[in-house]
Amino acid sequence: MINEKVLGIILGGGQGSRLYPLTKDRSKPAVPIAGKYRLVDIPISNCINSDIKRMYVLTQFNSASLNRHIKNTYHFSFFSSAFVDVLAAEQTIKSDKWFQGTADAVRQSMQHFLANDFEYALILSGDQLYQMDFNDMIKKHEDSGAEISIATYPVEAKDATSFGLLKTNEENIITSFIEKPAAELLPDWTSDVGDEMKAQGRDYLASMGIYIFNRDLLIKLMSNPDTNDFGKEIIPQAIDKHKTFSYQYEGYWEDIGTIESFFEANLGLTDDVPQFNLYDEKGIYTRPRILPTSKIAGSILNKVVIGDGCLIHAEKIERSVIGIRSRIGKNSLISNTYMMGNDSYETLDEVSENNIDIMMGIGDRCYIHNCIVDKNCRIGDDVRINGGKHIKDVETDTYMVKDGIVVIKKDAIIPKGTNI
Ligand code: ADQ
Ligand code: ADP
Repeated sequence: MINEKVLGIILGGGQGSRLYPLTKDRSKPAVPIAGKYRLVDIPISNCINSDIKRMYVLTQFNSASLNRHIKNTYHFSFFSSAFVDVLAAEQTIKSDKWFQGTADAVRQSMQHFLANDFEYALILSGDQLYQMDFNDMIKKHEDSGAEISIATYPVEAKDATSFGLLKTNEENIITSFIEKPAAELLPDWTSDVGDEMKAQGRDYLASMGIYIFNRDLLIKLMSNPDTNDFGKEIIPQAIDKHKTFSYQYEGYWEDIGTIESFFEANLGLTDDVPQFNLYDEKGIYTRPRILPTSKIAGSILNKVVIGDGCLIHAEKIERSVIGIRSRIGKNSLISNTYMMGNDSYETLDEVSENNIDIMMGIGDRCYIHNCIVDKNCRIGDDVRINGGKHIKDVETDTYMVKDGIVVIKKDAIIPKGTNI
């Protein structure tokens, strides 16, 4: 079934500077998560699971890796009107600039959207971890008679300054909105969120950056070239003139725009009962790869998520996510680590022909803690990486430390015996 009323628009990312160095050679939607997926698989899967099967992914960079992933993953029947298209910032006769912000990205792509029939545009962020049935939000949008709906989430004071905050009346119509207020303004922005949320101290109502716009209103708002951003301009200016509904959501939702939140969201998958549940009928889609099962020898594994096709000889792995085709050598100890995995296998012949003395993966007798290992890294034997708040932020050719998390860059070679 396809919901013909709704067009999905996924904001795939600006420069992705907060996720650097994971975004050094790829666009943000293409960043690998959870051992086998890409960030963009989350909003796309939420749409598909809600029968919204016509989608555009807007991205600042035309990334071969993103296009390849989408092309290889989301193909629909020849007879279906479903599609997932990537629209990268492009120079046109009207504009020679890159997307100046979220609304500008939508504005510059309007001609592509309007080629489709739809009543509602569902605008989504590309860097959030959640599973949401958008049908309920769409129904409440229709029932409320609003022209815009915003999905909202009760948050605590300590998080409130990083979001757009809003207040509603008793019909859940938004009466005021402020984008990322300064801490001293916070006392004015508490909301009546219900007893359970109040008991958890979550009495600020934050915008989740998930919007429904009626088609005609979107056309009208996008015709004003002076507004570049939904949170900073479009929404605060619209609420007085256009009925805007708050759709309050209380399930799991996590913004994963920074290295720290990205890291924690991945490691959270190893919890006994993860808040983000991949083991669900309506799962997350990704590219089907024909890989063998993982082979593990002599390892103690505790709270570990392991992708397909891995060869693991580690002594112990704890609270870690190990991505597809990972190779980990003997006597290595891995903890609090997200290893993204490898794009291909390396044969012993290739290793000797290419004169490579460090194979892809993690070598023998390594100690790796509090670390993100990007794809195709070669970590030599006896390497010790001990991430944590005790190390200062720093960047080298092969790694970067951010908030105590050591990020080994894609394709990096870390020589034997290195100590970080
Ligand atoms: P932020 O997440 O800080 O706040 P923003 O940086 O504008 O907002 O990003 C929103 C989404 O758009 C992200 O997925 C981002 O990657 C993408 N994006 C940003 N610039 C883009 C561009 N030029 N082209 C394409 N995509 C782009 C927003 C709202 C807040 C709300 C939070 C919730 O403004 O009000 O509280 O989302 O996370
Ligand atoms: P990243 O995950 O870092 O964004 P890419 O998707 O760009 O990486 O690349 C993954 C690897 O897979 C590359 O080494 C590329 O050569 C290879 N690859 C995967 N699919 C294809 C394809 N269809 N054509 C060419 N190369 C591919």
